[in-house]
Amino acid sequence: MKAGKFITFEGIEGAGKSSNISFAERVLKQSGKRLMLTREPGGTPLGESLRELLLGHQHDGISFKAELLLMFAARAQHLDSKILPAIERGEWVICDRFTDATYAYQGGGRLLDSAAISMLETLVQGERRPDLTILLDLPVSQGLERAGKRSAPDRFEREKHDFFERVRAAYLEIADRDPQRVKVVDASLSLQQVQQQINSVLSSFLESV
Ligand code: Z5A
Repeated sequence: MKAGKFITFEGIEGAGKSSNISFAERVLKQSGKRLMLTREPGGTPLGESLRELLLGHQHDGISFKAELLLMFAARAQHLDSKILPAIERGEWVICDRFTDATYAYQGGGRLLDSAAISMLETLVQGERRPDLTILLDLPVSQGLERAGKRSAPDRFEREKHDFFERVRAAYLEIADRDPQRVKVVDASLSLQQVQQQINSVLSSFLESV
């Protein structure tokens, strides 16, 4: 059986990942793909418990290194027990955030050493990387304004503007380094215009595989 593909969505706060993942799901289903949708941190019972710890305020002063290790602990379980088996069954996995988020938030935002992140990436993933990453990019103030219209802020959402500027810059740097995999979509536009761009990225990807 032909293996599936691994597609990730990334972006700062309020970039519109949730809204656009539903759109991607429709596009890929129409082209006959069997899909599995998941998210990070999370995706498994262990991952969802770690997500609660990571996003909640119970551990507000958590060390940045502990945060980094918990992200990768959740990821190890997610990859081994859910993502890789699905890909082997021929399913296309769409994941709301993956390791690029670690480079962007823990590397860019928290200023942790990217060499340490890279070491953990190799330990947990070996050579496995997403086949396609859609980076929803928009100015930080616009993203925060969109996100601000929602419920109470989680531990990351409480961060200051500068933190998200560093996160955005780190994401754009990743896209610059790996343009083949990471496609940047202008998420500052209307939802319809954003979805047109996503449709075009997915169409090219479908043609290429
Ligand atoms: N994190 C980390 O630090 N390290 C890691 O390795 C990983 C994660 C994997 C949880 O992520 C946190 O974990 C995240 C980083 C950290 N924290 N932050 N910040 P999450 O993905 O669950 O949380 P989130 O970033 O807050 O995502 P979200 O809540 O799902 O937001 P979104 O999906 O990007 O946005 P949305 O809900 O689709 O849209 C936001 C609002 O904007 C909503 O009202 C929409 O209707 C509106 N919207 C969307 N698109 C448009 C357009 N085009 N025009 C106008 N309005 C729009």
